[in-house]
Amino acid sequence: MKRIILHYDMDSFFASIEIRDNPKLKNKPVVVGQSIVTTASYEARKFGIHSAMSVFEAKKLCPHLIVVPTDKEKYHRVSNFIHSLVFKITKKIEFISLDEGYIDISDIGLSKEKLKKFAETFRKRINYHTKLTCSIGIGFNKLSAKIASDINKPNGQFIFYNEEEFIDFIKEKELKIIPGIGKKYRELLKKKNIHFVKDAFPYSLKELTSAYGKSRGELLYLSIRGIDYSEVDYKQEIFSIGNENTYRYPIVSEPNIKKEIMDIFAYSYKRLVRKELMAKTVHIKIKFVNNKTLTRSKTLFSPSDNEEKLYENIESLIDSLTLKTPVKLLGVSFSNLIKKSVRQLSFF
Ligand code: TTP
Ligand code: MG
Repeated sequence: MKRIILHYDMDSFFASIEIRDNPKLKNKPVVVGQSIVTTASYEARKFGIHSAMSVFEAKKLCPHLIVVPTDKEKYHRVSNFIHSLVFKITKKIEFISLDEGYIDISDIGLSKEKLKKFAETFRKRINYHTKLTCSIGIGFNKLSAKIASDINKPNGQFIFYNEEEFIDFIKEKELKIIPGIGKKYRELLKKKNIHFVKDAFPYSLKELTSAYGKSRGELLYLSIRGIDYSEVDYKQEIFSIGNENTYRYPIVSEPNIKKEIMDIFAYSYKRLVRKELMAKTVHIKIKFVNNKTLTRSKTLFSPSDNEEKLYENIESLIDSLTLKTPVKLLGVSFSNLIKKSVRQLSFF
C-alpha cells in the first residue's frame, strides 16, 4: 500500500505563544530569548531577524524590536496539549520536537481530493483549541512531507502526491531545501558547481559517495530523487525514554549547562511518569562544539520514579565531568524501564 505521511510544524512557535498570551504584541516584531534569539515572529523576520542570532544584532536590524524572555515550562505545556490533540487522530505519530511531528495517515484511506480537506481540518482544529497556527505538508514519505510543510509557511499547507511532482518542484531550488544538507556540505558541493538540486542529478551514487562519504553521498543521491524509506517511528516498545536538545548557539558555563540539563530532565521525567514507568538507569549525553561526545550512566539499586532521586543521580553524573568546552548538544534519558503496575504486582 502507498504510504501517506503528514508533517505538521507550528509557526514561530515560542513567539506565537507569547503573542497569543499578550495581545499587545500582535502584529509587532517580537523575538523570544535572553541574549540569543530562539525564534522570531514573522513580523520580525521581515527585518532579516532569525533564530540563533544575538538579540543585540537583531535590535540593530529593528530598533523597535520587542524581546520577550523564554518560558520553556509554558512551551512544554502547550506542546503536550498539542500532542494530546494529535493523538485523537491516530497513534501512528512520531513527535520530533516540541512543535513538530510526523503522522502516518496511510490507513485512514483518504482519496486524493480528501487529503486537502483533511489538512485544512487539522489546521483548523489545532487553531481552535490552541489559538496558534501550524503549517502542514503531506507526502508519500517523511522527506516529501517535511519539505511540503515549509512551502506555504506560515498557516499553510502543501501536498506532494508522487515522486514526479516532488522532483519537478525541488529541481530548481537551492540544495538547502533538502533536510540534512547543511552549510558545510553545501560549501563542498559548491566547489563542484553544485548549487541547485538539478546540478546534482548528473552524478552517480558511486561518484557522490566516493567524493563525500557513504552517508552524505547517499543522502544527496536519494533525497533529490524523493527516496526515503524511513518509517514514522510510533512503536510503543519502550526501551528508553529521554530527550536531547541541539543548540545552534553553544552553551558555555557550567551553571548554564546544568540549567539546560535540568530542563531536559524535567521534560523527560514527565514523559516517564505519563507512561507510568520507573527507571533503573539514568544517562546523560554531552556533545561539545569540537564534536567530542561524552555519555555517562548510573544504575540505581532499584527502579524508581522519584523525581528527586532520579535528578540527584543525573546531577552526580554531571558533577563527575569537567565542562570547560562549550556544548552543542545535551541529552538525558532513562532506561531499564519497568511498568509501575508490573512492579507493584510483583510485590504480592
Ligand atoms: P522551529 O520549528 O525551527 O521554528 P519556529 O516554530 O519558531 O518557526 P517556523 O514557523 O519557521 O516553524 O523551532 C520551534 C521552536 O524551537 C522555536 O519556536 C524556538 C525553538 N528553537 C530554539 O530554542 N532554538 C533554535 O535554535 C531553534 C531553531 C528553535
Ligand atoms: Mg515551527
